[in-house]
Amino acid sequence: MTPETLTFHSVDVRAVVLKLRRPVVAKIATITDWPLILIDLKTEEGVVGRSYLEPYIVKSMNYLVPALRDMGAMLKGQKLAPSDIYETAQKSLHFVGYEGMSMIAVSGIDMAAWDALARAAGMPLCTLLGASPGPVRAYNSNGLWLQSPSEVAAEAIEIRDEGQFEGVKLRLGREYPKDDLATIDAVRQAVGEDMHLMIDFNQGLDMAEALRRCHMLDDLGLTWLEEPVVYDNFDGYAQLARELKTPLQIGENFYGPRDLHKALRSQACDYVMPDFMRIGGVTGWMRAAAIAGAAGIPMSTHLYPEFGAHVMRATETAHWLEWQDWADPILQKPYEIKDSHLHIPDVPGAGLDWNEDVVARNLYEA
Ligand code: SMN
Ligand code: MG
Repeated sequence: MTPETLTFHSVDVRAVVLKLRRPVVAKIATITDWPLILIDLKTEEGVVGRSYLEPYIVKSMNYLVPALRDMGAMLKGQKLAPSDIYETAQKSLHFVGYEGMSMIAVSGIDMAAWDALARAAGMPLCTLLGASPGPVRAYNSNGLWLQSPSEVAAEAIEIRDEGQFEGVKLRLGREYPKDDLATIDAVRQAVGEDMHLMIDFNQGLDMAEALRRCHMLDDLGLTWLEEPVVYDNFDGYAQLARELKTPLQIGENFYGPRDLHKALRSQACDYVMPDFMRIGGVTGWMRAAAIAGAAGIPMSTHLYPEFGAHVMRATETAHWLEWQDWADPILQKPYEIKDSHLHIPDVPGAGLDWNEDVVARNLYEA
């Protein structure tokens, strides 16, 4: 079978909720239940492409799942060309805006379409994108939320040992800045000076606090400072980027490649880390990667480590892959992490096949 013969038939969309092993305790939200939307894109030729979305808020699935089903019905009979599907799907919601839920739905369909194409071609997705399977450098982002310094330090050892990681992400934004400092100190003592420490404020500060707290951390050799203020304040980010020596990281809230372009034109950051459900899936990522590459801006992933690994192999300025294992329970074969690298399995597509027992036990009616 050749990939150009594939035709979009339908999508099966299911919602699942998993309990998080280490609940998210961030400055702006606490999350104990992790929502996942599983997409099975069926082609008339029998090839099935798979992707998942992680929309953070369980109730958001009540709106996203019907939107995905509508989009699937609209695309029936269309040639399985991801770029064309992206355009048709995006334009179908043009009048309500390209961003938010619209872009999330487009992204989910796009990833499943790319997976179907690569499965039909009998190649790993990265090979279809012109790259090759191989190791992708990753940091561990599985925990280190806003707990006490000693709890975070103990967890940092666990997190490092989940894959001999050379980088881990800490969340900051405690009430008193001295407690954030004490946490960094405790983590350094626990895992050593050579560990890369990524810092995420999860948009929790206003500009005055962000300036104060980021300057306070600026001489600690941190790998990056992520999202100190609300995500779309590019003027504020530009001021922070001008003033700070530590690289400023944003991007998980870019909706589509044009947001990345605007951020770079505003000189709002030193690094970018788009999220697949917001940047526009694989199609959106590759367009964004071209912009970051031309500007020489290092690009990291956000969530979705499986699709992330494939596209990073084809990304000019690939930097760090964010490792999170939160979707592992629903996968038949989670990707392997070793020596701080994610290893792409040599199977067609992105290699996502569902563990149907776990899915059945955790279904959510959306
Ligand atoms: C994040 C990810 C998932 C849930 C909450 C927060 C975070 C990150 O911003 O960058 O990993
Ligand atoms: Mg973040």
